[in-house]
Amino acid sequence: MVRSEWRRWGVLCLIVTGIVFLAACGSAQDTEHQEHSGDHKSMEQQTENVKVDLMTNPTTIQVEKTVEIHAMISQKGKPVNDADKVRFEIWPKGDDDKKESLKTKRMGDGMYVAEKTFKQTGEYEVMYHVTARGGHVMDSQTITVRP
Ligand SMILES: [Cu+2]
Repeated sequence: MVRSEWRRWGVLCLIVTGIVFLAACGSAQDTEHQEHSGDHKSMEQQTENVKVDLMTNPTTIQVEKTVEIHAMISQKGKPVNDADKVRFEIWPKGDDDKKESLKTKRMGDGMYVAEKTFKQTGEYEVMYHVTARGGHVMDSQTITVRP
């Protein structure tokens, strides 16, 4: 009788410890996850199905020639013309210190455009920041500026 009660306590104790351990582990992972992806990820979920396509006009970018950078924003296949904020960040690949921020113009049909003239050839990183439909989406793409 006494012995089985001890055993029961022992099992209970193990279970409780296990739960506490798992809970602690789970929350630690959550925190880590949040730190890694920032609050960006959670906002992304709110901005459901908002899709951004980044492109340039012309598609071949030449140094010293003005190029248009386009962000085409859509949601479920329909253009998003009421984005709150659309901004580009551009920097030479591997040189984060030289980040430059560009505002865009709303052109209709879900298109947001900024102009840029590259002074040097090489690879650049273009990142869009779109705040629309109650959330935020961002991503980057590498472009090449040719001689
Ligand atoms: Cu952003």
